[in-house]
Amino acid sequence: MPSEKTAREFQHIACDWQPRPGSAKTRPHAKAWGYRLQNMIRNVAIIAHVDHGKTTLVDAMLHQTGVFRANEAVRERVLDSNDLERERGITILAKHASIRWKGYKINLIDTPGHADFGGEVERTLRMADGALLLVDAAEGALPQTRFVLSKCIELDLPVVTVVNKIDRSDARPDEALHEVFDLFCDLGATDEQADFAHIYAIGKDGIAKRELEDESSDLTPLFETLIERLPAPEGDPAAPLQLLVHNTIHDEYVGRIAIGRIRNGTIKPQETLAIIGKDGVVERKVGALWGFESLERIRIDGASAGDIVAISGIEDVHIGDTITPPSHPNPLERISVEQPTIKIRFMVNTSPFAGLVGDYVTSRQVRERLLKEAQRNIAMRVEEGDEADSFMVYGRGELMLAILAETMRREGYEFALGMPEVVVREIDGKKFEPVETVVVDVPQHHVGTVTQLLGDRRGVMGKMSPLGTNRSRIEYRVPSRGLIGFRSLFMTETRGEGLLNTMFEGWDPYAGPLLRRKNGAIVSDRKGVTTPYALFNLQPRGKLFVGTATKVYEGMIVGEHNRPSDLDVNCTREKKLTNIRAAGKDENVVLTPHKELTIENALDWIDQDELVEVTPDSVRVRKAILQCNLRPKREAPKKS
Ligand SMILES: Nc1nc2c(ncn2[C@@H]2O[C@H](COP(=O)(O)OP(=O)(O)OP(=O)(O)O)[C@@H](O)[C@H]2O)c(=O)[nH]1
Ligand SMILES: [Mg+2]
Repeated sequence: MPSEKTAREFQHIACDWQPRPGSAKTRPHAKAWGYRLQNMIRNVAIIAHVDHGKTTLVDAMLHQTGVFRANEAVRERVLDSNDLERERGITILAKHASIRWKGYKINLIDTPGHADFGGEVERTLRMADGALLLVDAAEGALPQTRFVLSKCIELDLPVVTVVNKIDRSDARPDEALHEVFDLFCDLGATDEQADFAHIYAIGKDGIAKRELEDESSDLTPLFETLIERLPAPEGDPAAPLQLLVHNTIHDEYVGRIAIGRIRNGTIKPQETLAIIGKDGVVERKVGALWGFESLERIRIDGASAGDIVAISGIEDVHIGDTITPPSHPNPLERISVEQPTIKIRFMVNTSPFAGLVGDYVTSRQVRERLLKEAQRNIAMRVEEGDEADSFMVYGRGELMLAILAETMRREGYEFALGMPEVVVREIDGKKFEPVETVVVDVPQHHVGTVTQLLGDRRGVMGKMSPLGTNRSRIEYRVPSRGLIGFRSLFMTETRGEGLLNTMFEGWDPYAGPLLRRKNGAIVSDRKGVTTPYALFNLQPRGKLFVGTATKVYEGMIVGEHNRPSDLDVNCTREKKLTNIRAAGKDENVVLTPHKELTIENALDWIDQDELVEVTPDSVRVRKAILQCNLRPKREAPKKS
């Protein structure tokens, strides 16, 4: 159970270490009781590059603060709660949990590390008063470490650096810490910001130490440092209410719930308040009010500055709105995030198999679902497409949009996707395209291959530094266009030994045409069911995407051709039967396993004249124009 220490008891504990001058505890107004409670709150965001162990560390913090019973069966990475997160082992949505430690209430916000979900980090950082910056002791500072840190520096949030995973055999904790320090300097942090506290940790085992040689068996040093170095929320509980909405969720029973942080003032249930949105002010009576305790939402009858609360009853509230009393409509700055760089066309499914399995197939249903997503995810934007029944969806990266497609598919939607394209901006009549920083860690013997692959994609090599004895870390600047579909190629070429990290860097003048895909497609020329006999004969022509007994239609792509041109084939052909039987001949057909398509690799693969068809039970690729005789033939590699 959480230890419910009163504020008075906390005073003893607080004496154990010295507060820094100017820290929350020494502020003059801390005398008032309300402020003292506020001083016992810490709103902390946990940020890092992907897989540096944020969610695992939150697990350990939850365990050590008694959130779970001793004998409670708790799964790993409990905050990665949705199916896709568990399947992929990554965090997609930022989530928060509250813990109590020695009378302090620490609101932890676990953020995703993947660059595509950077919008989540930007959105939630505004809820925090400080951040724990994790860095993997072996991998050191990587592109997303830089991105998240730059956002902290912009918001002037104090940071505690946690050098995590020091148990790794290839750990180099001191260098990792230096890299973080260099990042602070690089990003133009003030001296005060760069004077950050550091902790070494093994998140997996729940151990933290102030110095490497210290003995420790739990996270106490981390909690102490966090309380000591990260400030309590500022804000005046006596001032008029100002609450910034950071998230909205839907609850089956009470409808829309807004989650936000109170900057100033206090809030009670059933109050009539003003919602200051993008397009004006509306007055609404709020319903229930909840606070957060461990992983649960609990009803409360009042909350004040510094708290994170949830409110029901306001159906038209959006992320970024400010909630105030009608008498003091004083809005806070809206949450803004960086612009999307990739767009994908979502269309109604028009294939001959449309509507056979999906529950939601019409353009109205797809539109509503997309708009709902755009409200929740502020890094995404939806526009009506040029053609009927199509919508242009803008996002931070392919993964973000592929995850959206995967989520929709599981909800029973059916739709088609066009080729991912980068967003090209026009500035002073000149075209600009997004470019990314690519950091690769590869064994020495693959450096040549990688350099050539990225050279083909108009990548420019930057810094190259050795990592240990036979690995190198190389930085490139590559147009985002060239990186679509690059990851799987990179993994194949480096035999899975390479590490690839990319991050949006900025906008560069358009680099000119790039090769999209070298190979053509093998396309079915009729409707039917694939047979082993036909597929066996097709195998030598390329890589197949379908297995035997799969339903196909005219214009559906069944594989990648070995050559640049497209190939129309009959993949439903049966072996002609004769009267003469040769025993065992048919059983000899042994097919090589085909490549099963996922939404992500289908998006990576398709070209301009092709679509991905997504239904709840399958992912198919097809030509946009299905009839063989109407479709222009692809003879040479396309350039985009
Ligand atoms: N060796 C070692 N591995 C760890 C440690 N902490 C976490 N890991 C492993 O690192 C991997 C990633 O952990 P996560 O907690 O999912 O990382 P994350 O930062 O939340 O990842 P994203 O949310 O996807 O950005 C998991 O396989 C963990 O088991 C540690 O202290 N030592
Ligand atoms: Mg995580």
